[in-house]
Amino acid sequence: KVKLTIDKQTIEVEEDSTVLDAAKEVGIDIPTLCYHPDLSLHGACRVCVVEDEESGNLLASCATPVRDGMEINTRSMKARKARRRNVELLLANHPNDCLGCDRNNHCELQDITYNLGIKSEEVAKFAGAKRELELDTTGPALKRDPNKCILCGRCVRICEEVQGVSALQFTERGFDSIVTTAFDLPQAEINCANCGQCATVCPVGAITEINEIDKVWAALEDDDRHVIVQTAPSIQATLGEEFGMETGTIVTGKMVAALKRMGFDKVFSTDFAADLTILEEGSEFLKKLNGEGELPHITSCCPGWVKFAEHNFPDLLKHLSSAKSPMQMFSALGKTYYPDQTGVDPEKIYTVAVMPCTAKKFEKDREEINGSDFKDTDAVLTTREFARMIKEMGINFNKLPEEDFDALMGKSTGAGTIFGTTGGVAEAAVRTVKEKLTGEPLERLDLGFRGINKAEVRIGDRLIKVGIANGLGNASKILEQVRKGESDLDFIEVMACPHGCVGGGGQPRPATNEKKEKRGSGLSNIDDSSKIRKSHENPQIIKLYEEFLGEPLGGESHHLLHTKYKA
Ligand code: HC1
Ligand code: SF4
Repeated sequence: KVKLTIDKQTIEVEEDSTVLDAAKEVGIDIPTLCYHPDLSLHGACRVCVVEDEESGNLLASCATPVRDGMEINTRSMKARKARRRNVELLLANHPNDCLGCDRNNHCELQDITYNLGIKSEEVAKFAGAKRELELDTTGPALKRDPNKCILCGRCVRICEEVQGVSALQFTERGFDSIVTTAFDLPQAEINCANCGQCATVCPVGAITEINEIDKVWAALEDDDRHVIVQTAPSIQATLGEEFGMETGTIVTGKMVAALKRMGFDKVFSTDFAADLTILEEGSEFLKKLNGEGELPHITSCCPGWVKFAEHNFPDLLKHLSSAKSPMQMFSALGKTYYPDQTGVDPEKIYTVAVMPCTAKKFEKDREEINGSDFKDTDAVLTTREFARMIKEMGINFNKLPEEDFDALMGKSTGAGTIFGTTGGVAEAAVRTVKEKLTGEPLERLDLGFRGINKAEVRIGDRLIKVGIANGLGNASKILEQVRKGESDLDFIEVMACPHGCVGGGGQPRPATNEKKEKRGSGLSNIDDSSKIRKSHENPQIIKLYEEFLGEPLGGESHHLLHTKYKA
């Protein structure tokens, strides 16, 4: 342990702590910008400077290790002035369009500017040449505004360190320094997985999702349209954060009530389609266990992961489930089964998906994804876009009553709900497969919150080995083993984002690992308290097969619910 004094408070902390960590322990919040608890140190913005009382030097607290006997002053005029000066310099080269920015009110630079007491006239003193760089809006899911970039490098680091993609980089120096794509190619042409992790760590409005809000307003306004919406499993555990609720608060009923007030004709649940995915994918896995097809079986419901696999593991695509993601299964049924059962003209149906994910915007536009005679998914909104629409409508979210999803495609089991957190898809699949094969229920798999994890399940006389990876860097580690023939796994669940969909690129910001665990626990709690916890017992799924699809992997299912990948 190391003993030091911060703002006259003496504390003992672990030897490997930084001054920033130590300050946090005694309740002192030093402002930071380039620092992120889940990423490597960058130490460039110098917004976190503090004064060393002994030498009078200013130290970047995020990059300074604690030392015995150190005396730190985080509040001295010298430290505060230096922080202000460093932020003023950033503002001097930053566009002044806060009011129209996607991040207005949710911007770390805005918060710091306010908290440091910076005045407009002080910023004006530094006004000089501002960058006038082109926006990149070519991507299917994300857009970049390099003029807003403050060069904190968080996006570059998460893409390289956590995702192992390295699609972003710094180029040039000094005033000309910018973050750009590899080889400065347009977003649409790079190896980007569209996972949106860069957007979740960006402190400003430099990387954001391609906004589809206006499209959805237009559909809702159009009397000729019959607009149905599905909400992904994780939204019910994360949306509340946008309205000031405790992380992990479950808001299913209020979420449904909000969608009904916004004018959607029917409000359905992606969790229902997650149960359907389990029946299709579970049947596929069963076939592979019986020697028809190659093990390990690898999940394919995450579109960021699918794109990454297409770029980096084309040789292993044959292991991926051909089952579409729950979102796409839902939409295909939304334009076939739903009109079949209700008599609504399928041509008038407009399908909206509320997703925690930016890659879902890309997935919906894949050419080979449609199963109906129309475009299956018309619009994808992230959790953040959805929250903005609720605010725009003047709906007081916190005061809404709890309402229920509509019938036909609104019911789900605990298994469908845990899709939204890492390990959930694997657990849901094994629950159904084990029971179908042996008639015995599964005890917990407990694959937990780790980035890579494994578990074994006895199914009859066979020991099934299940693995999970979340974060594309972790996925690469597991897939490399499969490629080299060194993996003994039978079933692998991959999610592109750390912690799975609860950590998705479209979720409320900022999101630390700690927050993502709380969101995941929220979903597990729903599962624990669900009356029906196995996908094959979902009564609406049973009805769907009886009245429309026939059987899992049958002709109709194959046509509507399965897809192909591009090597
Ligand atoms: Fe997900 Fe999925 S769980 S991919 O993480 O399989 O996005 O939440 O909707 O499609 O169900 C996301 C979440 C989501 C799909 C399901
Ligand atoms: Fe990298 Fe994901 Fe951002 Fe693409 S979306 S640049 S893969 S972090």
